[in-house]
Amino acid sequence: MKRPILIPILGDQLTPDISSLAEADPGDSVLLMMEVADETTYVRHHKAKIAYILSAMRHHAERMRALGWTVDYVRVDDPANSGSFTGETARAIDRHQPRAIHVTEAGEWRVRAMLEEWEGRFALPVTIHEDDRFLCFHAEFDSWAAARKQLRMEFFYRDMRRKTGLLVDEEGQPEGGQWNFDAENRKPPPQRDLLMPRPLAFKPDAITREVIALVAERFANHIGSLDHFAFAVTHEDAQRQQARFLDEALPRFGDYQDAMLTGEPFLWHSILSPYINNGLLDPLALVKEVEQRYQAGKVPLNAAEGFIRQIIGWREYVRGVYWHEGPDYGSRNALEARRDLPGFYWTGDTDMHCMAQAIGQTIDHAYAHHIQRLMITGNFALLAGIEPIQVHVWYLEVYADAYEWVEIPNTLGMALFADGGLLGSKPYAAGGAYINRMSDYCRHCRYDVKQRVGQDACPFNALYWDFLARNERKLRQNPRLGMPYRNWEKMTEEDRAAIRDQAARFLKSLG
Ligand code: FAD
Ligand code: DLZ
Ligand code: SF4
Repeated sequence: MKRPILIPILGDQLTPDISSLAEADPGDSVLLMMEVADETTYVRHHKAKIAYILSAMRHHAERMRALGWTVDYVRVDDPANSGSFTGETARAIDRHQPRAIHVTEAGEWRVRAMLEEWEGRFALPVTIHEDDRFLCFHAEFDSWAAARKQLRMEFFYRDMRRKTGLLVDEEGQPEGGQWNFDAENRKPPPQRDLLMPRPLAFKPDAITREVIALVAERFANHIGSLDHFAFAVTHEDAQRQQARFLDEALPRFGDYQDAMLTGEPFLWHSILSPYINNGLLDPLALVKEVEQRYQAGKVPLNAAEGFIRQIIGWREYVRGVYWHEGPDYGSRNALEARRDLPGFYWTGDTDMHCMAQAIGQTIDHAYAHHIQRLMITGNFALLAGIEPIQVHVWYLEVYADAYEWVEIPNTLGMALFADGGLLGSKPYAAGGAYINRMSDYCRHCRYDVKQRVGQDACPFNALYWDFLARNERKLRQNPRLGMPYRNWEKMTEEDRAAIRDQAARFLKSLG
């Protein structure tokens, strides 16, 4: 082979036709895949997340070899492994003497900065390709954002609907006469349903078993269990999970999108985010399939529209915000929250049944669905005033689908209002009544969701009012918070003092 092109494929770039390969020739290229300590430990990822990513990488290397590519694969337990993308690329340059490097852009500022300094460091031409697995390119998002004072997802989403033509008729009008059917997607949980769909559980093969053993030994002090490991690690199995979702869960996805039930971690959710985010599934192909199911009369419009909105709306929008706002976005703290993350986020050991459920399933499966992340663990952190960066690191560590571009806007922007309202027009703050309406959790809890003060009072209640009172200077003028502030002001001074005292004692008990 003449001097080849070196093509690093990062752990979330497991797409067989990733943009860095668009012009590459298998006879003239070396793909470089690197398991490196920097990536496994820059935060202490959940054990199952590491096992999932490494196993999917190893399977992808096999697939690419079978497709005729030369793959140079470096394992994390190789004694010569330098531990970083830059160090391993330097060693690969020594091995292969490439004439150039082609790479698809990274999904995090941290890694983007590394790639950008390679050309100078290695004295080789380095081409960084835009990641065309996303529908909205950086320049497109930046010009959309430049034309607006407020970056509201709803308007971005409508543009994405028009751009893709999904659920849009020939006159450019939305299917069903409305862009958004969210109001129909807030049904409380059903009675326990014997026909509740279950995600497929994939039995670990030899490659996955080897990775699980490595992770158990090497990352023993990271959070999480490996006992329930059931992720798909190949494109074929991820496709099977996608088909299972479309057939069994999608028809009621809309109805129960916000519902929560004790002992039911998955409900009607897709459980596809880990696969979409690392390239095992193609998001555009997935939403086209959803549209087709709707057109064939197999799923109702509120389900199809609701699902498509999550992918071409929220997912693309949060990515746009992450890159548009710059590397400091992750360190914002508009509400000046300073409290440490309570220890029970690592164990699930708390009397608050809703928190114990959301955290417990996170430890077992590296998964919680959106409303658990937003309205249980996120809401608690918001109300209790936990420092955003600690909350961000927790979310990045514990979920198998977590990469900064998607995790930071959801955590700092949506859950914690730490960007001061860039992403959401008001904080998603709620007391126990919301949790009681959307779940069966309160029925199994030692606290009484109806009480605000006293030994048995649900902690979310006093914390909710205390949050409003504590942040009055910053939030009182928010038009969407007028009603709760008026209700707070209508309470007697004595009641307000008792609530604040209840919250103070609870917060003190967190340490
Ligand atoms: P479903 O409910 O079946 O939704 C379908 C798909 O839509 C998801 O697979 C996902 O690709 C996309 N989606 C839905 N909501 C969002 C959203 N708000 N932002 C981006 N994509 C969305 N999602 C991640 O992929 N990675 C994260 O690190 C992540 N961190 C989050 C942190 C917080 C605090 C919150 C509130 C949300 C976070 N989300 C994150 C968004 C959402 O919770 C997950 O995408 C979803 O729970 C994944 O489960 P699912 O595949 O069953 O999703
Ligand atoms: C998350 C992760 C982990 C745990 N390990 C690796 C790894 O060893 N090698 C790799 O290429 N990627 C890994 N990843 C995913 C990367 O962190 C991700 O690709 C970058 O952050 C760029 O978004
Ligand atoms: Fe959570 Fe309060 Fe309900 Fe208990 S009573 S489950 S703490 S909301």
